[in-house]
Amino acid sequence: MFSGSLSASAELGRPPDQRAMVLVLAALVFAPFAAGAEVAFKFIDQKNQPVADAVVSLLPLDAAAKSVAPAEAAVISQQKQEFIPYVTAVQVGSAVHFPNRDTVKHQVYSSSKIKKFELPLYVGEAKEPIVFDRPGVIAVGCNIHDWMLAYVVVLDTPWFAKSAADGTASIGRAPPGRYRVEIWQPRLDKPVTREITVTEGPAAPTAVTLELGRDRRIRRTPDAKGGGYK
Ligand SMILES: [Cu+2]
Repeated sequence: MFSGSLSASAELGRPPDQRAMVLVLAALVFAPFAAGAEVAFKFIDQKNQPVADAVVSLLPLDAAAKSVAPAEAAVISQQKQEFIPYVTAVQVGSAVHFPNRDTVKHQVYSSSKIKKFELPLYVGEAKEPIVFDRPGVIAVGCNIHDWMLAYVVVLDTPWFAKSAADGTASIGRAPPGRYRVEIWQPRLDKPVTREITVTEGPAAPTAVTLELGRDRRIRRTPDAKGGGYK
């Protein structure tokens, strides 16, 4: 689709040889997105249960074309004194908005070396989104509510996905070639790596078993009505 629209505009008033060169260049730049195969994963834990919130990414090992995909903005909202979603995966350079949909104020912050920031107490929209310009995993908290925790996983690749409640993560189409696979999940001691080769044609999801540790999230304190932990 890209090469079609580009070639249409490139044809305006150019001599044939230049036009051909533009078309060849367009084909070289965009070819990786036209070819390849759907890449998907299925994550289960050591107890054979599906694993949600696993972020899987592909890094090309065969000097494949660099991404030209634009970084997309993401939203991590605060609702009922929790961050939603818990885990967000974005490409390097993406802006993340932190709207507060509660009536109580939150003070959203990160003390991560990769991206230190603080959004002073607010409700509604935060003043501005936070741009994540370096790859890595950033823990985000709230200065008022200790239990509030979210992760932003910043990736230097356009090929990534987060697993759903059923453990599946669909990356979409990737060009044929060898890739280093990196898998991150809050309950893994360290990221899990694999190597895969993407070939043309349909392929079954790659099944991966993750050895998960315990969930280290702080439990919420009992509410005023004594209703116990939430
Ligand atoms: Cu808060």
